[in-house]
Amino acid sequence: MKYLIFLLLFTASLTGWAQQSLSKPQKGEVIYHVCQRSFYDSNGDTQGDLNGLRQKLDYLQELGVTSILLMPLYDADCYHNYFANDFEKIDAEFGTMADYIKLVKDVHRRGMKIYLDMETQYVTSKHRWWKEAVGNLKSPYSDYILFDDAAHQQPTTMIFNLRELISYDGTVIPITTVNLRNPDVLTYNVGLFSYFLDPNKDGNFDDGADGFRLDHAMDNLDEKPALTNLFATFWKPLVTRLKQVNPAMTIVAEQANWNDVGTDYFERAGVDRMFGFGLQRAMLSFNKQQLINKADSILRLCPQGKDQLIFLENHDIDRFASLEKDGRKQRVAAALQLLIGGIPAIYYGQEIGMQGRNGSFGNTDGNDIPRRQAFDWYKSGEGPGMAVWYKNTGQWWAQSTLKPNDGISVAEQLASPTSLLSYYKKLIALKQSNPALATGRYENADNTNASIYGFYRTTGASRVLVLVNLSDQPQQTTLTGRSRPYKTLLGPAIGLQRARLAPYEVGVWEVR
Ligand SMILES: [Ca+2]
Ligand SMILES: [Ca+2]
Ligand SMILES: [Ca+2]
Ligand SMILES: [Ca+2]
Repeated sequence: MKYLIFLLLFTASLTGWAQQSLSKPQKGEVIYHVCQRSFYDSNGDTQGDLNGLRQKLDYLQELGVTSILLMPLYDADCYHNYFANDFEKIDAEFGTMADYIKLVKDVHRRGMKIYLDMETQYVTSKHRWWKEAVGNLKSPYSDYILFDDAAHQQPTTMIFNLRELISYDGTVIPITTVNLRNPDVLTYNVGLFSYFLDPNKDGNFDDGADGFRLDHAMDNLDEKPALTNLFATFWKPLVTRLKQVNPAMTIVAEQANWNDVGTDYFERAGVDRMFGFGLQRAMLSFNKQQLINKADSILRLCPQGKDQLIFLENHDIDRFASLEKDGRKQRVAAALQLLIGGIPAIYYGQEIGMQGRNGSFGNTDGNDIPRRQAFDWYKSGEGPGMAVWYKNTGQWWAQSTLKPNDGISVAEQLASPTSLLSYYKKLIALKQSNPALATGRYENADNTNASIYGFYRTTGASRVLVLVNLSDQPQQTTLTGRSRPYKTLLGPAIGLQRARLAPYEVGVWEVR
């Protein structure tokens, strides 16, 4: 049951400019992964929404991120929206389709991108397919979902062989699995995803998402005998058809086992990006060898033309600031995530050190609310836009780590040059100002100290060295390569081959 928790877990004159900004960002991409329900509420109903997110695009641009990854938008009863009542509707609490299009166009006018999170493998009992197919063998949707019996009275189980989800508010939500082997279901998905790429179908993508995240993607979905070989029969055809709609769109798949480096997904499912789960654990381990090994397998061996999303936190993982109170270690993790390579994805609130760990509050998806709390905008924890949709609904509120006057809020950190938020801004600005840090390839930097992890980032003539002291003691080291640092970008000055770093210090230098 515990595992339920993490699963529930552009006018013609502008054409050229917009198409360029939509196809490939000039700088390194930095994604902001946001639980929009918890980000900013525009209309006072405590539910974060699309207009609220649009009102806070200035905040995101000042932070320096270039892209936004949402959680599912479609109509659902559960707060995280992973199980849809209707894939074609925007959840009313988030706003309208017009609000969505307005957000997307504003994002694109700013030269940013936006990605949608999709999980079309499951539907709820309120979905048309369920309502029309159960007990009706003549329904056109008879084979759109899977049944346990020949009379189609019993829709089959979903993930973890569960039949329902118990919502944080006590609502019981019956859920079943979609028959992804039905060619009509593939056709439906092609239409659905294509709609979100270009809603008005005019071939201009200023109104469309720049790509998708595929939640819980599997070749053999949940080991169901009816749902084998899905990379070849469902995901690859879907990705191929979507590339025909917009060749610049990208697909990131969430590997279902949270471990795989994604080779199979790249090769057989044709996806563009995977998540660097192994590197996430390594970056938080402060273990040099683990960092070398995982950076090697996840970054250096990533196939040409493919990418890895590099993250520390997401909606299914405990906040690092809850596991590690030492602000120096939070800064080391941030520097590794933003400078090591791949495409960093910052989970909203991470940049201000928001806290939150999985709860044990019984069989309910409320257990995940601590990792998806209202974004902390104000010193007092209260004010316009605070998306406290879960206020007074259970222990996730009663035991909330969202607190006033604790230094964890945008208001408290914005004005302070030494805040975590300011450090994130500095790192992103550094990354964006330097071609090697923005998009350069990764290479381990050998050095003699077991507590100092280092790497080079290189593109063309631009080459940068990053050294990180993983320990709470001062350390010095000798670089064993021939590269010589000459200009300090961050941290201490450095000798030609020798470096000294204070406890948990990060140094960044141009090298030749
Ligand atoms: Ca609202
Ligand atoms: Ca809803
Ligand atoms: Ca369009
Ligand atoms: Ca606070």
